[in-house]
Amino acid sequence: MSLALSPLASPQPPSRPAPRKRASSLLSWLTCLGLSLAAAGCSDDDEKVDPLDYKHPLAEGETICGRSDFNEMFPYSIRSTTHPVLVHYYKEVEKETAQEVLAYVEKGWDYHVNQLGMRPAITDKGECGPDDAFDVFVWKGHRSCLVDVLSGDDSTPWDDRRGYMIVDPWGPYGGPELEETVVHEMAHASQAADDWYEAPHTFEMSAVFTDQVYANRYIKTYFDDFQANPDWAIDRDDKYDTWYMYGSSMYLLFLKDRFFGGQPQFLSQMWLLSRNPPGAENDQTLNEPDFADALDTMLADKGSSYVQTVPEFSRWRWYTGDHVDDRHFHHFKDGLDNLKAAKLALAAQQEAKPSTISITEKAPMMLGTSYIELSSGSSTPQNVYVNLEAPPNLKIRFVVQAVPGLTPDSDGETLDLSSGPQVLKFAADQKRTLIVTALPTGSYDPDLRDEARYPFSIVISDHP
Ligand SMILES: [Ca+2]
Ligand SMILES: [Ca+2]
Ligand SMILES: [Ca+2]
Ligand SMILES: [Ca+2]
Repeated sequence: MSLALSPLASPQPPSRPAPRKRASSLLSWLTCLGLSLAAAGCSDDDEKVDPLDYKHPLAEGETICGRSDFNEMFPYSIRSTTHPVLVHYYKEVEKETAQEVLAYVEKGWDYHVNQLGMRPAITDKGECGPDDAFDVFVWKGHRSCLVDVLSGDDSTPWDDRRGYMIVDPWGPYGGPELEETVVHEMAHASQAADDWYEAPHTFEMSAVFTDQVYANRYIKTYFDDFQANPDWAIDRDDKYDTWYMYGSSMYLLFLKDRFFGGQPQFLSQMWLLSRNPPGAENDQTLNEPDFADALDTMLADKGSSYVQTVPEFSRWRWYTGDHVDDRHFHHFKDGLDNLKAAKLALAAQQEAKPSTISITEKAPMMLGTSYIELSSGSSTPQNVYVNLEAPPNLKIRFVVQAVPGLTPDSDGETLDLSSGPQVLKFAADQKRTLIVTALPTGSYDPDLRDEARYPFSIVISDHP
């Protein structure tokens, strides 16, 4: 698998700040300038040139494991005394940085394996580097940080993969973000031990969930893209166009707090139950069981299933932004402002007067949701009735809910529109939001999903 195609590479950041210029290279330039004013000449091989002002000779995306010039590309290494980990680096002066990376790899390993209960990276039998150890490359100029994989372990029936990590401590994901980046990549190293070809969004959804638990903090960037696209399936693969898959970690935060007592370890079970025999690499439909099957199993004794959780999650997702309260997410210590900034995009926002609101372009995908905010105004009838109309389609059904709850013990209600229009009451602020979610009528397989949208209209009237 080529690095460039690796699904687990951090994408180019659409909204993160540009990489910081290293102070030391700026200093060396100033030193050079100073010399040139005082004396003649200042060349690249000036002995005062910063030894770290270089890029690794291998371009980003080049193969590293198994190359004949491996030892020239990474002549130095340090070995963990506590874990089967070997960190490779290019220049002697990078030793301190390599030690820092090693410390974060060990922390990440302990966090994912010992605290969350995930499987450790499987041994690579020397397929990368000199021996069994998990290899980590400190690669200046690689920019993206990633885990990629080699072969699988034939002695286990599931499709596990041997992984290795590339990290650029000087790149856009390094510096103050280095620890979080390395711990994030260690999530992928553990995922590879169970299922490297699970549904595409699961990798970042799951890794960013663990990042937030690790940091005890909501992360803003990811939620913004997730909340901007509620019409997309919650498990949509947007091919890394946005941070949506990362932001879908909000769904796992919901599961943690709603079903698993606020404890994150259920994630380990989800991955364990997602294991399947080889084949999904070339045919995604062979991903059986998948994460949805795993969650179905885990939620069965709680009277729920993956699909059944979606309407309630759609409600929780509304209790973000301006609607954050203390009755939904168990808040992390930090970053609550980021949850408050995660404002949900509305499909429509208007006064509740007799009319038809058609949702077409941004109609929900399967497991997607439209939010329609209605307000009571001068043209609003005494009694407001709502109904839903949609082209007949045996594949789907719509669930219509209204938020916020109107009593202290309610966070909203489902409107049963099967027998016709229902009354819609308004909250104290004279507003109410309808939540319309598209669900499958039959079984659901995330590996068969498409991009189809399901248009509908909300009909508002003054009589039943
Ligand atoms: Ca190795
Ligand atoms: Ca295997
Ligand atoms: Ca499947
Ligand atoms: Ca699977």
